[in-house]
Amino acid sequence: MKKYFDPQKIDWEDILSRPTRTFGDIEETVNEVFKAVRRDGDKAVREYTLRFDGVSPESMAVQEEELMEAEGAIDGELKNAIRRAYDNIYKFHKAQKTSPVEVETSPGVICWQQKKPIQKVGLYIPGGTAPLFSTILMLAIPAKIAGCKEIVLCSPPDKSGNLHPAVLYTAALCGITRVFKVGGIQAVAAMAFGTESIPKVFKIFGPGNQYVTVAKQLATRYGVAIDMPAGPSELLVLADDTAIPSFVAADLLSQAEHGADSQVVLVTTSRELLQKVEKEVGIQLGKLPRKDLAEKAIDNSRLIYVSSRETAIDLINEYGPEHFILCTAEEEYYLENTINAGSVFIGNYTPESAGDYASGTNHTLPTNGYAKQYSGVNLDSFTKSITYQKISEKGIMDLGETIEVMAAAEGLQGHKNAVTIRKEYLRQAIQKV
Ligand code: HSO
Ligand code: ZN
Repeated sequence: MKKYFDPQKIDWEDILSRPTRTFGDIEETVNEVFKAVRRDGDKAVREYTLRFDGVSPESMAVQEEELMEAEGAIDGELKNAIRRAYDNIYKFHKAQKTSPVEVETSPGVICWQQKKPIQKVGLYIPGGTAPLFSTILMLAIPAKIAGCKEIVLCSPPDKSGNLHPAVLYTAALCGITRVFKVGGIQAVAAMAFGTESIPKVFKIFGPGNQYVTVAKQLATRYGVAIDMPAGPSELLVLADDTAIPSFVAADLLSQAEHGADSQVVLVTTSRELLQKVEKEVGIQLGKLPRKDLAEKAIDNSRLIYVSSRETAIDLINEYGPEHFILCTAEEEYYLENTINAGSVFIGNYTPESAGDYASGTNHTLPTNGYAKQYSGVNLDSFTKSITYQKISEKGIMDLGETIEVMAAAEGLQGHKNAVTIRKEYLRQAIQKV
């Protein structure tokens, strides 16, 4: 891990840069797959599944019996854990429901706003080195609460053409019935265009490798919305002398093990803590089964000492971490002044893993500094707002002139007329009485 002691502000950008990746050749492949899937549908999806994943599942759609049978393949302890996580995630996302806003802005002019579900959504669940079935909970639960009608799930098959039983079990638990053994670019393309068997959706959610990330971005050019531009996991820990070095090291390693391009950062106002955490990371790293991946991420990671809390907060807001752990006696100060972060974990007993799995918050969060302008996935990600208005006779007589004056000033006579004609009509109606 690289160490820095009170680095100069002009060096921050360099110190805080994420491990860079090149998209050049990826985009070409993504374009090719998109074109083929758009033209040939299922046939192209099958061909790319064979080429990229090395399998050709008998049926891309998971059958109902397969979903039901998965339960038997999972031990009781894991099932209970998934159910407990489900309950907490459900509770937290259900509580995010808001009531419609209604205001009488002028006499007789009533405006209101109401959220409606996005009707068709696609969830992408990565396979790869670890099947992240926890991500199904994070996406399917809010989609169901929001009332999305069609929820499609795509995940890459393993070498024998199957999905992991935990993926199937979790999907069934969440009430997702349209599950497909399709991953990578071809899955995103299929959900963007629709094929004979995979429905087209309006918004695609979920993390994925570089190919999936570029594919999601390309899908937006065809009018499909995405949750956010996702990248490798990252964590920033702010700690002082009240933090426990072994806990901090364990948290840093928990995100480092996601992949070689993950990034973890410690910012501390204690030189002593920095040294202790560095030592602990060394001890704990050696014991991790995924130590090869974690080690690469740790190489990319930083330990930064700063002498004041003001500098620390500037640095944190500049970085905009996906996950932010706060272990300090000055909790209030940091909470009040943190503006850019995806999700915040407070105190010595709040590991990031809690939010990754079971406390209730969502783990689909903005990476790569996008916390400056994006929120993590939440109930609103699956809805859109419609505004409504109803104006009474009195209301149009009262507000009419304002509209007429503005329309005339913009040179839009037709707009003005739409008001004038009503006012005239009402005036005549009154005269008749
Ligand atoms: N930390 C990951 C989510 C995850 N962790 C899933 C374990 N499983 C990105 O927020
Ligand atoms: Zn994680």
